[in-house]
Amino acid sequence: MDDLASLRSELIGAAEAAADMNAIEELRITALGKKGRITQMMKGLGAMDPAQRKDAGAALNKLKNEVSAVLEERKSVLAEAAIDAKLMEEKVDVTLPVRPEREGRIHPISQTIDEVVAIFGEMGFTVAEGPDIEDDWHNFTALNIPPEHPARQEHDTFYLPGSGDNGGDQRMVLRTHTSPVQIRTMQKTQPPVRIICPGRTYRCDSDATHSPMFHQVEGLVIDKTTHMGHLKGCLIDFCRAYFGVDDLPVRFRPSYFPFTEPSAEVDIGCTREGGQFRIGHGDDWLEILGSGMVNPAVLENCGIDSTVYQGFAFGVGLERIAMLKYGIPDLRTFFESDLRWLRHYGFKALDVPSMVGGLNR
Ligand code: 2U9
Repeated sequence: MDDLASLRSELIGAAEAAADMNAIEELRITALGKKGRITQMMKGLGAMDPAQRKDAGAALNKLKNEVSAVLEERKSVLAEAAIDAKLMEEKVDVTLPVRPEREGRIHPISQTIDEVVAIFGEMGFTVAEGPDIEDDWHNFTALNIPPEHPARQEHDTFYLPGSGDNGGDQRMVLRTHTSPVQIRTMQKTQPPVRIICPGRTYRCDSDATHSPMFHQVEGLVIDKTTHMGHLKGCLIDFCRAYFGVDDLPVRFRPSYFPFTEPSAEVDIGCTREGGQFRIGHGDDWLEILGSGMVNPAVLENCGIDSTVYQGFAFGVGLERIAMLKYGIPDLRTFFESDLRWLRHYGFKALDVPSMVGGLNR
């Protein structure tokens, strides 16, 4: 046993002092390898009488476990020190200018999402996200769009094969709008709700003004006293902040959506005089948003008492408002991954989007 105690202090002392990974590995082989010192002593157990073997066996096992543990501990200390040393050595100065030929660009859709988030963020909205693949219930039924409703055809839905081909709430779809994110938020949390939901949406449609994948931002506000005046104030402020025109004319035109009642489309003032298109004052209007007071049936579908709560919602197509603000003529170019296009229309990574930012490139 004296032998064991001195072997223990020798091995553990050596393990704790091991200078590098090679020293640890050498020590492991010396102590625990096939011909290692502890292994050899274990082989000697067979020659002992049973009582002696029991005590010596237990002591050797304990020593083996202790030495392994100290070796492992030392290994992780050394590994961490190696990473620290490497990090110190590879320090990057992020304030150095980027070499122009290597500089990447932020895609106009990312920039537009950041700008919209900054504007609604100032108004107290938070961002909510959800899955691109949805079930029929969250994408349609919960939004008061029943199975035979024409909106289902209008949306040109991509259905996923094999997920209940004969219809039903479980059938899976690529979401046709980001509205299911609001549905999921209302199911999870009681009001007040104040969220915006930016993200990809999908409709089976492709031409100069439609892409099978496009982006939307939708918003939802629910509280006890939320009314149409809040909807109007919020969306007027948004239009003026986004287009950077303080007195931009904004009008609300009655419309119809199954998920809102009443519903309104939002137009901004513009001019097309002399073949030149300009946002701002003028004699013409341009539609940019859809909106409305949330249909009480939708609130009830999500477990919210529509006799206590009410709210408004809106939706906007991001490619459309990006094209208008930045003069991008063709929708399809957004998704062509053409680097020359991105160098022209993209944004510098360090230009942080703000409430009013975006136009100074
Ligand atoms: C819930 C309740 C109501 C979201 C809304 C619109 C009107 C709308 C279009 C704008 C351009 C889609 O990308 S687009 O084609 N959207 O007109 N969206 S109200 O209403 C909701 C959403 C969620 C729970």
